[in-house]
Amino acid sequence: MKILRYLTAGESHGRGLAGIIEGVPAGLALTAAHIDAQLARRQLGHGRGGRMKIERDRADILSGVRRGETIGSPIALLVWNRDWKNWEKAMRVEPGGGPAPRAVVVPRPGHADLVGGVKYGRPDLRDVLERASARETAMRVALGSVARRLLEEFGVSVASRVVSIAGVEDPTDAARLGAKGLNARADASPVRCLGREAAAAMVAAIDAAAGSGDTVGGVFEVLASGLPVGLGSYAQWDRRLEGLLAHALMSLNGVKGVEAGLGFAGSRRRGSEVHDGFFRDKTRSGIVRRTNRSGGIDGGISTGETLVLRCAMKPIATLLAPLPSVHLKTRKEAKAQVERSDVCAVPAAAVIAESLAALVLADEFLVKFGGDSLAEVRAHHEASKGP
Ligand code: EPS
Repeated sequence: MKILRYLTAGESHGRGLAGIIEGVPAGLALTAAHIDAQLARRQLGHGRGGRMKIERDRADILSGVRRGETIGSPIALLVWNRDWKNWEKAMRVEPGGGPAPRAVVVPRPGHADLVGGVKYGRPDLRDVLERASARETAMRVALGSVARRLLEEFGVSVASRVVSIAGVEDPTDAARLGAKGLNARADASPVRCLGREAAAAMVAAIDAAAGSGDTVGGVFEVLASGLPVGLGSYAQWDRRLEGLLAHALMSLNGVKGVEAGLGFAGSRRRGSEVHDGFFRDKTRSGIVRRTNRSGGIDGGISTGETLVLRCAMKPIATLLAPLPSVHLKTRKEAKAQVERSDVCAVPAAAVIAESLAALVLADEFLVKFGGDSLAEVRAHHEASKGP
């Protein structure tokens, strides 16, 4: 992140999550309602755990916005944890208060528990899981909503849909539909999947996993439409758009793979079946592509076609029928400790990934068209279109 910078703080069962985003131009319309709409989308999806029934995530805007408009100063946000009232003793900030309840001493395979405990020297693994939890992504969605608001001003839509859960695939080709209007369709499904039959099979797969104390992962797609040509650059390794997006998406809890365009499938085809040919046409540039197998990026630069990214999310590491583990105090083999969790969070992860992609795209937008006010950014954007 070059112009937009952001940080989050907060534990899953602490008082709340905090975030700061800096570099947002002045004069952008922004209200808590813009942010809350995205926070609500993150809370949905078949297979979520009990926590989502407790929380009603809402953003408190502390700074950087006045009378519904950004003023150019850092925007500080808070999302309060309603669950905090049940954890005040366990998560007490001040010293004292007797031994901490709800200690975690048997790490969950696949979670940050063990490596985090070793790394930070924390015998109570709660100190690890509280921050490693995907609860933190509520703040990333809140911050991403600000980026999304900026992109909207320039006709850029960022959306997502679930492609598969537990190996059940939806054959719909969403990339051809583009991002505009996609979320309205995906959000209507309990698994954010476009195909009805596939959605029903995904729900059944989640229920079957839940029934045997297991969890499931899946694949989701993030699309962005309305992007200009020229975000990112080949000029230096850390400016390539694919790399920037992959970094952001791989930072999302549970994501183990990211593809752009044809991705891995392209490696099995010949060049003639991979690259998007150019054709003459009456548009301003005079050149069009009839396919978008590149996923909207050539040479680390946006092509102006729909950005198509796909992420693979592993199943959540907390299993009700727990995996083998070792008790950190007794050093005896034991079943992993069971914490309340989700059976499937793929639909929510897709919403979070939209936000992470929006943050990268808004940053690159400001790198190319930057300005301190929205009016300046708009003028630079208009000028780039040429006479
Ligand atoms: C999450 C909140 C958590 C989990 C989930 C995501 O709530 P709790 O731990 O209180 O049940 O539902 O966290 C994890 C999957 C994890 O591995 O920690 C949320 O707000 O998204």
